[in-house]
Amino acid sequence: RRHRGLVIFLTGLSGSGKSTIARGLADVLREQGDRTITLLDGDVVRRELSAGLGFSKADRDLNVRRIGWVAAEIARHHGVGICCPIAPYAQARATAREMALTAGAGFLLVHVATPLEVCEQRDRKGLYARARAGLLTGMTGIDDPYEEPTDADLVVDTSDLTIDEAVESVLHHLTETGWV
Ligand code: GGZ
Repeated sequence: RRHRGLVIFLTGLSGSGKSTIARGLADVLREQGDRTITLLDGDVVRRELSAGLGFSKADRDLNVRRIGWVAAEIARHHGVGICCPIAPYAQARATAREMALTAGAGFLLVHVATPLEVCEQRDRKGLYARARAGLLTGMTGIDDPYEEPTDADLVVDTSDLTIDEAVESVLHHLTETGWV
């Protein structure tokens, strides 16, 4: 497994801690130095790869499909692709898994299961407040669905773990399963 590519796919609500965990993970894996690590940062993806897409189901599915495809290509060439979209729909996540496996790579679905209440309390970008006030519609968890994964390889919750502990938990899983 050490020479095979891998997609690490973090899914969860806005404010759940996905991006921060993804960045921490990328830093640690880079230090280990034996594989190329590519982080598909959410903001960058939305600006570059998925410029022009919004938050309808069709646009989210397309966004997640593109991310899954790029991550699978990275893994096809023996790299590690780390991505962290909300990816609220089970079908789109399953497609991402399939694309990675078809590319001969591994796929790790990490559900960042921080409860909505906690994400909403953090509200780093004020989106939840705007959604509650009716100024933003289609906010995931408020008036737009998040289909809880039933096929997560690992579940972490940043309301009871620090970011470092969550990163550690993913690394521990990767070690146990022989990926690193
Ligand atoms: C959810 C939204 C929305 C709506 C803007 N619903 O916390 P953030 O700000 O930085 O991350 C969220 C990001 C979600 O984009 P993704 O590409 O991850 O979503 S998906 O996988 O569903 O395609 C949030 C911001 O965009 N944002 N409007 N209506 N999040």
